[in-house]
Amino acid sequence: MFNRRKFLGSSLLASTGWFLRTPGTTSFTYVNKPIVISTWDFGKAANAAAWELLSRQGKALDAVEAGVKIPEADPNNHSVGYGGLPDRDGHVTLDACIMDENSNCGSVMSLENIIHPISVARLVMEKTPHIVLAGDGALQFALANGFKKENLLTPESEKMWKEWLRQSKYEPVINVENKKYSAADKSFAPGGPQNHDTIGMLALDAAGNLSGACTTSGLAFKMHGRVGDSPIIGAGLFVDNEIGAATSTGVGEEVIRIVGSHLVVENMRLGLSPRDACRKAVERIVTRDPQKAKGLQVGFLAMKKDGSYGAFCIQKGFTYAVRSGSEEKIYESESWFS
Ligand code: SD4
Repeated sequence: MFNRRKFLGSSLLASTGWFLRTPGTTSFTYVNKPIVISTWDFGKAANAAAWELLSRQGKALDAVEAGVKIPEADPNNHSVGYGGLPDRDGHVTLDACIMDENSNCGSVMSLENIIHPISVARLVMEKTPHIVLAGDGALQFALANGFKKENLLTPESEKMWKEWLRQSKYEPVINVENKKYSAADKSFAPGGPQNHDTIGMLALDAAGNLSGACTTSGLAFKMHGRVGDSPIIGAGLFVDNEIGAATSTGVGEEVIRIVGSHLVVENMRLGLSPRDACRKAVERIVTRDPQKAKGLQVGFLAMKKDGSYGAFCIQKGFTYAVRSGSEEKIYESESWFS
């Protein structure tokens, strides 16, 4: 069985992190940096792009943007960017947000026809006095800033949507284990890409600064205009450079209700480890409605200012990817239900 404590022990020894003196004391704190973590198995490829920058003293903000652009451009990923499953009316509508070490943040909601919503979110942060642009306004802003309008509905996603339309059952399916959409039995069966799995990415750079990014096409076949947790600062993503950062995946409505990522960071502020901070947030969801929680998936992923990290989810099956100077690995998150 995987022994996380043992693994962490050995990874710290081999790591390239730094020891920093705690101000006003003679003690030193180990800081595991730079490091990047992200949700799901496909986080591995995204981390690799982020690592390109982080390993060369790049900024965490640039790293998370570059990282999440990988699944955004991947037509085989049906829950992020290009190739994302559409809403029930056939529109691919994208949600994304980004946050840096100075609490600067930007977000786009329900953005259509732009392959990299994360870069639009960053521009909202950097070029406007606002934090969120939605729908057509977000599209106009993107086009005015040189983004190209593209059709994001791939033939494969369109086929899945048309199959779904036959029954039009509005029943968001949770990502319990790997689900593959089967046209034959019109459902998500084990063994393939999940029907919804956002990428949330958190990075700590060599300068010791944290940033995060989160991007998704949201729940498959959602109502047109539905926005999940992913582009909502505090829900799908939160960064506090003094404490740590968190991100989430799963049924966004449940994350919004508890302002999940903010809650995880506040739990770390109170002294909990990243894993325990995530668990506490999951506990909040589960205890609110234990019966409902049996049919829900939500996963949280967190990193502290010292580069330690952890995750927790409701149902088995949530994985996350880690890249640092000492490891490149995918972990399975612990879950509330086994
Ligand atoms: C949403 N949280 O739109 C996103 C979807 C997701 O794993 O993360 N799925 O609610």
